[in-house]
Amino acid sequence: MKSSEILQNLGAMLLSGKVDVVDCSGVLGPETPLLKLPPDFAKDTPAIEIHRISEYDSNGPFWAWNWLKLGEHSGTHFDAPHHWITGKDYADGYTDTLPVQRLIAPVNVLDFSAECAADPDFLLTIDHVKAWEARHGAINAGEWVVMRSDWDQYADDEAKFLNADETGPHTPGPTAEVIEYLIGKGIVGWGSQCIGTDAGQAAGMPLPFPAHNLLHKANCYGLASLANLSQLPAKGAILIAAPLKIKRGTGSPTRALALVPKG
Ligand code: 23J
Ligand code: MN
Repeated sequence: MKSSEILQNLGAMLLSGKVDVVDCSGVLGPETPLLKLPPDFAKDTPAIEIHRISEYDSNGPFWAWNWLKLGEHSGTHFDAPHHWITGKDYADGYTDTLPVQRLIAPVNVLDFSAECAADPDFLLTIDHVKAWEARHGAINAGEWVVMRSDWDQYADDEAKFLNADETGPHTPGPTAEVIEYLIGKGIVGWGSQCIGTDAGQAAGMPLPFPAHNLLHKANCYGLASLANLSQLPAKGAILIAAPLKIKRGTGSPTRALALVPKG
């Protein structure tokens, strides 16, 4: 089939609702959970502020608009390669230079929500991924891979979302081996429903922050705080996740959208 026909059909499917658009972003606002780094790292991302400029009033009689104060890595967001020291030298590793062709791709949704519910420190291993592939099909080059933990159910409560105690945050994530395995397949990026792409305990891993370290070293992308992955099939959806075109940006909040076949 010609690509023009396929796109025409997609347009019709979207209009008729035979393809659903699932919102994979959470709400961005002052209550959105934010990363708290271990105290030996100097600086955290600032609190999100939304300031009204006007709302049909003396500051602007016919219009409403806001201005924002927020870190790039706030809420449902995109990690660009320049975010990590291992990806610092990629000329196309910034939000304004990365190739947008890569950002729209099939998505593999690895549902380990039951394991994450049973153990908040759940770590995804290569054996888990291989078992998932045996059941659902191979993960291919250019595709997104996201782990479904259903952690978005805690997104309205920062304490629950971060799940931290004296020993730090306890949230699920990948092992270094899994990220290496997926990069070997040529994936475009890895996504999590938790505060970052790495597990809560990742600062203390043999390779600290393996998802950040390895993904960005390979010029791959990260997605964090994804929502509504329970509405996606294991395979068959297309994920659209683009950062704002911030000049020399290292990431940005994103409205992640999934195209999902219905029926
Ligand atoms: C900076 C340092 C450590 C981490 C992060 C940022 C993120 O999770 C992020 O938002 O990229 S773990
Ligand atoms: Mn980030």
